[in-house]
Amino acid sequence: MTLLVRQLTASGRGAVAVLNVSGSSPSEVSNTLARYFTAVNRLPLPDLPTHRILYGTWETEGTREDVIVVRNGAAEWEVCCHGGVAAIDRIRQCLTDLDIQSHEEQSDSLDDLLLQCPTVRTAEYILAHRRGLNTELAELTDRISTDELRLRLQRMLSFRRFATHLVKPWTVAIAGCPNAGKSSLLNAIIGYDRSIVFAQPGTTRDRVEASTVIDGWPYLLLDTAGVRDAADDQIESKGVSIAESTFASSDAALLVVDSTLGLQDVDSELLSSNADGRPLAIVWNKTDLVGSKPPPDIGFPAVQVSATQKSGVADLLEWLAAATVGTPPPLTELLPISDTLARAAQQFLDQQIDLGQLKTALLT
Ligand SMILES: Nc1nc2c(ncn2[C@@H]2O[C@H](COP(=O)(O)OP(=O)(O)OP(=O)(O)O)[C@@H](O)[C@H]2O)c(=O)[nH]1
Ligand SMILES: [Mg+2]
Repeated sequence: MTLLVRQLTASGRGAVAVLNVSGSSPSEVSNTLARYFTAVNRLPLPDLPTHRILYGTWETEGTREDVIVVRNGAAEWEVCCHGGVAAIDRIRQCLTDLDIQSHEEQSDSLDDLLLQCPTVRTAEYILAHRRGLNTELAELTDRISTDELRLRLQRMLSFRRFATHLVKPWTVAIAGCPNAGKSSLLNAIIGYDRSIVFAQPGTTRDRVEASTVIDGWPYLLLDTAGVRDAADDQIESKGVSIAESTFASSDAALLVVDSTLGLQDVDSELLSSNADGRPLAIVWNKTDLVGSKPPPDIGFPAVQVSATQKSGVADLLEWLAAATVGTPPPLTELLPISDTLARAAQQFLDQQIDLGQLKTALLT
């Protein structure tokens, strides 16, 4: 049998979480839940009528979690548990560890996208679409010419990057030489000590990630191992290669340079590897040690900061938001908000689907 598990509440921590569990066979779904769930009144799950709510416990080896279980349909249930990440993960794991074909449903309906929105600002765009932006164009398709429709779809697709990052954070690599102050910069941006800072080069070995919100937009900052040619040991070398690939694949990059030492050969190599014009700024760090002398012009945007004094960080974040999000579209702009919609628009432009199929995608 196939078991589908979907989280109906937003990802991350909350007061409560709701998981929707469904499958093809009513008895198999209820028997599966009954392996872990025991109702306080001992009612057996398979006999439960729909819309009946049961309070009980979800038990796994050594752990017991208070939950509420509701039967929504013959083979569809809801499990409501505490909203902490551990409780949700435990219940999910029970259902996905079973010796049956079970998976989490991937959906890009507007409701599901709304649940994935990490900030209020990004949610506003999804809500605007949910209130009818997509359907407006679907209704217009009968009244405008094909040329006009093609222009509108092309305009919509030009916002693909922006739309993707309404639910997915912009990734930002923090790279540079060992000891340049990359981890200090990460900590200064997020406001707490996420990454270890130490006066010895080679402190950060693995990639350290931290989520943050800048101006209402979601970002994932990626602190990496200092890049140097002769890394001390195998673990450090591995860290360097992770740093290089993180630097190459992120949406934007910050190259941190120690202002007391100036640009090093490895910095120049990293700069020349940024061939695709992706947003990249040189962050001249440790300005508290060199005064306010302007940095040399190397042809890339430059920001002077002192990570330990937290000066210049606001300017850096302003640059980052402008270089990634840029000027955000108005809330009235139709965006390729879901993969389904973006794919359908492109397929219509490529004449692979007809107007009827495009309309269906717009109305989804
Ligand atoms: N004076 C001064 N010292 C700084 C500044 N930023 C970092 N440092 C110091 O520089 C040293 C290295 O800082 P880290 O943040 O660990 O440097 P890193 O680039 O992450 O180093 P690796 O992880 O080894 O690659 C520490 O002693 C920091 O306190 C700064 O703005 N001013
Ligand atoms: Mg570090």
